[in-house]
Amino acid sequence: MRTVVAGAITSSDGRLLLAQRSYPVQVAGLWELPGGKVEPGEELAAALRRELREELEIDVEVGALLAETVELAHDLTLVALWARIVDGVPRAVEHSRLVWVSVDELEDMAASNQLVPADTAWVPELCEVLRQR
Ligand code: DCP
Repeated sequence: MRTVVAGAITSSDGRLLLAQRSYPVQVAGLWELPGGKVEPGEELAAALRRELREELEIDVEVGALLAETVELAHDLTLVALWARIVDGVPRAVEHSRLVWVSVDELEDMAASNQLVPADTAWVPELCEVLRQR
C-alpha cells in the first residue's frame, strides 16, 4: 500500500491552487491538488514539500490534514494537507497549467467534472474552510 500526498495550497486572498494533469490519458486535462507518492519511511509533510519543490518549484509550510483520506485504485491511498507558499512562484514543471481559483470557481469546476475524480470528495471541506478566510 502506497500513500499519495496532495497539497491544498492557499493564497492570502482565499484562493486555492489547482494543477491540470498532463498524464495519464484518462485524467489528462483534469485539475487536481498537486502532490505525489510518499517514499517508504518518508513523513507526509516532508513528502509533500519534496513533491511541490519538484513539480512546482515552490517551498511550502505544511499545515493540518484537509479531510478524509480517499482510497484510489492500485493500492494507493490519497491524503491532502493544507499548505502555504513560503518561497517561489509556482511553475507548471509537470502539469499543463496552474490556476488560482476562488471558492465559486472551485464549485463550478467540481460541478462540471473538471477535477480528477478522487479530489472531488474534498470540495465541500475545501469550500467551507476557504469561505471562512
Ligand atoms: N492523484 C489524485 N489526486 C491528486 C494527486 C494524485 O488522484 N491530487 C493520483 C493520480 C495517480 C496517483 O495519485 O493515480 C499518483 O499521482 P502522481 O502521478 O501525481 O504521483 P507521482 O508523480 O509520485 O507518481 P508517478 O511516479 O506515477 O508519476
